[in-house]
Amino acid sequence: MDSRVKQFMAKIEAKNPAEPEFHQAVMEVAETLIPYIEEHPRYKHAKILERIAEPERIIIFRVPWMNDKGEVEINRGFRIEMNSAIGPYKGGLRFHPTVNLGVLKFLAFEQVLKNSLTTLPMGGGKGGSDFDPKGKSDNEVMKFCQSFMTELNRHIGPNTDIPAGDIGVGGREIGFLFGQYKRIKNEFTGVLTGKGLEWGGSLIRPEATGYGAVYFAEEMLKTKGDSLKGKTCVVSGSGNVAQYTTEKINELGGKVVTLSDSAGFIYDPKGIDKEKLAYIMELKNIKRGRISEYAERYGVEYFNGERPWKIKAFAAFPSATQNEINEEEARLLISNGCKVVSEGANMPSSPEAIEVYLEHKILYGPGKAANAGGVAVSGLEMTQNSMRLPWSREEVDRRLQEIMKNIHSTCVKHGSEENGYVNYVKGANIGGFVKVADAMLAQGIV
Ligand code: NDP
Ligand code: 2IT
Repeated sequence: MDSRVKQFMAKIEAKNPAEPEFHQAVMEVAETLIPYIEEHPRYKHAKILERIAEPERIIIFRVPWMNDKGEVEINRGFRIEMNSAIGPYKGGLRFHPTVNLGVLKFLAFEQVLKNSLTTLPMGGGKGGSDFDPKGKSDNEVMKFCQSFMTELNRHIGPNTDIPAGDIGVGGREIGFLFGQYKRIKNEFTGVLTGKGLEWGGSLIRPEATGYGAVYFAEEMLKTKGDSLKGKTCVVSGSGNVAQYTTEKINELGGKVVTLSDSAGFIYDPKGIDKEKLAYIMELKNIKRGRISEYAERYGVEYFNGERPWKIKAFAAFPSATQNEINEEEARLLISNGCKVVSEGANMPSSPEAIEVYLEHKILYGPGKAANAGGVAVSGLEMTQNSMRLPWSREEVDRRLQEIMKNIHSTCVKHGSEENGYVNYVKGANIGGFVKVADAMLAQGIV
C-alpha cells in the first residue's frame, strides 16, 4: 500500500476505533483519491479528504417503546449528518440488529460521493437503529417508528436532512415515520422520501435502485458491444433492491437464477420469471416469509447458510448487504465466467474481492455508482414535492436512465486507464469527490 495512504489510514483508525466498516469504506476511497489530490494541491492544502472523513454532526438517541406483551424495549437510534456542501443531508435509514455507529458512518461516507454522482443537489447522511423488524407485529413496528421519530424530528426537515429507506425500512416504515413527523410538526412536507403515491411519493422510487443497477450494468456492457439479453445472472438478497433488479433483468431478456436472504439461497435454473417474482414480492413484502419457502413451492434447490456466488453466471448483482462477497467467492465467480458485477448493495465486495475484479479486468460497477438510482429518484421525489406536482412513470424512468448514463460517463471520464480499461472504482471516487471538494473550497473552512 502507498505510504501516504497508510499514514492517512493510521490516523483514521486511531480516531475512529472499532469501526472496521468505516475504515474499509474510507480506505477504498483514499487509495484512489490520495494520488489524485497530490496532483491537485488545492484540495491537499484545504485538507478536504480529512474533512470529508469527519461527520459534520452525529446524533445518537434512546428509542424506548412497548411491545405487544406490554414489556418495555430499548433500542438505539442514530443519524449521521456527514456532509452538506452540495445540498441538505440525504440518505436512508437502516433498521437491522447489526446497525452500529461504524456501519452507519461507512454508509454515510459512501452516500456523500454517491449523491454527488447523481448530479442532483444532495449532501450525504445515513441513520437507523439496531431495532430488528423481523418477527415484529405491524403494531410493534409502528410503536417503534413513532418513538424513533419523536426524537429524530427535531434534527431533520425538508431543507435540512431528508431520510429514506434502506435495509428493514420500506414503505410501511416510511408511512409510520411520516405520520409521526407530520403530527409533531403540523406540516405536510417532503421530509422523507419513499413515501406512498397518495401522499407525496414518486412513481418508480420503489423500483429505482434495482432498475438503476441494471441500467448501469447495461451501460458498462455497451462499452463492449454486449448486453444482458439471453444472459444468466445471479442476484443476492430478496428485498427491495433484489426484487426490482430481477424485474428489470427479466424485462431486458436476461435470466435470474438465484435469490437469497440471511438464511440461504435458492437456485432456480429455469429462471425467476414474472409470475415467480410476483410470488417473491408477496412472500417478502406482505407475508414477510423466508426465501426457503420458494424452494418448497417451485421444487428447486435451497442452499441453507450459503451465498449464491458459486452458481455459474455471466453477471452478478449483489443486492443484500456489505461484505457478502469475499476474495474466494470473487475468484469463483470469475472462474465460472462472470464478466460483470453491478452492486445494488452498499460495499458488498470485500477489498480483496475488488482487487480480484480489477486484476481480471471485468466490468465492475461499485455501489456508489451502480446503486445511485435509488437516491437519485429520491432526489426527483423531492423536486416533485417542491413543485407540488407529480411526474408520470415514463418521465421519472426517463430521468433515472439519463442519470445512470451520466454517472457511467463520469466514471469513464475519471476512471479510464492508459490500456483502455475503465476502473469504475477510481472513476466513481474521483467523479463524486470533485464536486463536493470544490463546493467545500468555495464555502471556506466550515
Ligand atoms: P431490504 O430490507 O428490502 O432487503 C434486504 C435483503 O438483504 C433481505 O433479503 C435480507 O435478508 C438480506 N440481508 C440483510 N442483511 C443481511 C445480512 N447481514 N446477511 C445476509 N443477508 C442480509 O433492503 P434493501 O433491498 O433496500 O437493501 C439491500 C442493499 O441495497 C443494502 O446494502 C442497502 O444499503 C442497499 N441499497 C438500498 C437502496 C434502497 O433504495 N433501498 C438504495 C441503495 C442501496 P433477511 O430478510 O433474511 O434479512
Ligand atoms: O443507500 C442508499 O442510497 C439508500 N438507501 C437510498 C437513500 C435515499 O435517500 O433514497
